[in-house]
Amino acid sequence: MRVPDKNLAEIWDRGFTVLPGFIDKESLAAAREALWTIHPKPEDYFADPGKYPKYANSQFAGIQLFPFDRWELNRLAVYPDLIDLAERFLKTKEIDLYKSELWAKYSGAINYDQFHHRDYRNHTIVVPREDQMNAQMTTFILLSDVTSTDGPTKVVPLSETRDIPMGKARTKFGEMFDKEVSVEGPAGSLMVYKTDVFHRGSNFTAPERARFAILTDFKSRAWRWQGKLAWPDHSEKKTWDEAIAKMSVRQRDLFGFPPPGSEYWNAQTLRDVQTRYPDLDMTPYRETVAA
Ligand SMILES: O=C(O)CCC(=O)C(=O)O
Repeated sequence: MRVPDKNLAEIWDRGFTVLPGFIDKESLAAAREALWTIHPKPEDYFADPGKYPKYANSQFAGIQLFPFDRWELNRLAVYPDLIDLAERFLKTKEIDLYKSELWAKYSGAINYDQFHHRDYRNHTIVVPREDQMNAQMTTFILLSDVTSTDGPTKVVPLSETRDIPMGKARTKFGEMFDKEVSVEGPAGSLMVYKTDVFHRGSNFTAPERARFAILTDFKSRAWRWQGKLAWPDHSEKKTWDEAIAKMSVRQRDLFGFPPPGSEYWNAQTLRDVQTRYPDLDMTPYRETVAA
């Protein structure tokens, strides 16, 4: 679903927005099916949590970085309506997808409660500008229904925190609990917030519940001091090759893949990139190189 302008305006005004029904039904069903090849279904996990000790290691133990093991999940990180939103939010097509994670949480594995924080501390080496210039856009796509008991993200609207200087990124646990909004929605919902928005992960409040989400973040290409992951460091995974081959020219560009017409392309690079990615259709790149 194309994100309506009113949701975009809400990100600027309130700091966040939630949009149910963002992912089409077919893509969502395929992603959920693929999910169970990476993480246990809730009924399997709760039948014997001891079989899956890794989820108890830390709040972040259920995170897999992009590329995920299945294309049906990877393609949600580059979902065309998400790219459209990022371009509209960042007011340019020159954008980077700078982080994507698949995150599984299971009730009782560990306490998922966090203090409120602004995410910028590991998304830039400086701080966001108060005038919102080149703000970064962080997103959650919910792959499972999230109700009040399912460890929803708790977000504090910007109107409540405007007086807190940008240099302060963390609060004491419990501070602002009375101001937070619980982000809930059915599987397929999109949640978007900015990196200057105070929010926190919360714990499950019911047994045998689980939460699954894909968290993908975008930035303008203009500022090198923003970012999180270096894609070449993740490009040796087998599913990276598959994703590169299956993505469109537009989607590849989000990761810094040289676009058609780039000075990078010549007869040698066309040949050798094809060797690296045998399934990649090089036509759009070849067409811009003089024979
Ligand atoms: O998982 C969530 O709902 C939020 C997590 C979060 O804010 C964080 O880990 O920085």
